[in-house]
Amino acid sequence: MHRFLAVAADCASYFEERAAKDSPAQAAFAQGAAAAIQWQALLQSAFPDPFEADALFAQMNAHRHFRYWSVRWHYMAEAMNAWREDEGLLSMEPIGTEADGGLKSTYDQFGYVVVRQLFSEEEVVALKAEALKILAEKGHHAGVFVGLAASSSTFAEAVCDVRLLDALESLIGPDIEFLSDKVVYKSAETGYASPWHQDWPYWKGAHKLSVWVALETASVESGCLKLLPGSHKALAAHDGVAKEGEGFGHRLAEDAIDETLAVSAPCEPGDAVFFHDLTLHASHPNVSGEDRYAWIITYRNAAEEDLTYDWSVAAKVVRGECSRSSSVAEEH
Ligand SMILES: O=C(O)CCC(=O)C(=O)O
Repeated sequence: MHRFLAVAADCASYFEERAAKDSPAQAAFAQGAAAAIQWQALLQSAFPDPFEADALFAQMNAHRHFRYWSVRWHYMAEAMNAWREDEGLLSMEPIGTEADGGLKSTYDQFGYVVVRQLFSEEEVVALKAEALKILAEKGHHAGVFVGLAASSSTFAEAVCDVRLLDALESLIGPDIEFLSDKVVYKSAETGYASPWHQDWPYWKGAHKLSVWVALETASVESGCLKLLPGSHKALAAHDGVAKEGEGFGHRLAEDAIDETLAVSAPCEPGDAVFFHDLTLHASHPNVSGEDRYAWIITYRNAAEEDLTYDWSVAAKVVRGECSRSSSVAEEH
């Protein structure tokens, strides 16, 4: 058995071993073990010749069918990510893509869904150029800048993009309100890793959905997102402490997450990660030496009761109507 199939076989026993233990993830591991076994069969029939793991991944990434094979890819990725850490073996495509099981069911199951190429590369080049212009005008350096749509007609239009709204409609319903957006940029000098957190503690009230759009390639090395699948079902204790000037005042304690259960979400320019405000997420540090720009847009269901927010200066209903009867001012 060549190298990669050996890895898949080990992966199956790894899952089986974990599935045998009494843990909240038991069922997931059992599913993962079944997936690993199917995966071996699939690989054997599709790639009968011996090959090296790296070559396989190149082929898989180029091949939509394998790239989006199934939602069970998710369970493979968990184990593979753990292995990659230990053995430096492989890198896996992120899971929770639209094609895994449909937009809404993937989002409901994982708390996020990755949509590939929501925006084209040309559009992303134009958006990034506009973001850079705004940042230069505002004299802003690496970090977080809130209010692109409030500062620019390009972004004000982009937050109403029909592809975004169609996806949002299937996730949160026909009445959609844009709340705010921001650019998060890490440079060669400022390559911080965002800590594990849920967004909800920052705004409370009704649940909201954010869309993380890659304005350029975001790899594990350049600081892509990490997410904890299924974490949107409950609020986590945010009892971590930020150091002076670090930001992310609401964060989990440093050892609170079992990183082997987390998933990295490398993205190409224009890919978008739609995520619930209870989905635990963080990002890798940028160690690539290149800049990493991401645009994050937050929306809510315009028909749901919610608080009002003084930071949502450019808020507007972007599809459907606002049938909210009353709003309560945000507590301070
Ligand atoms: O893009 C990143 O590094 C993560 C940003 C993030 O998690 C956030 O702004 O809530």
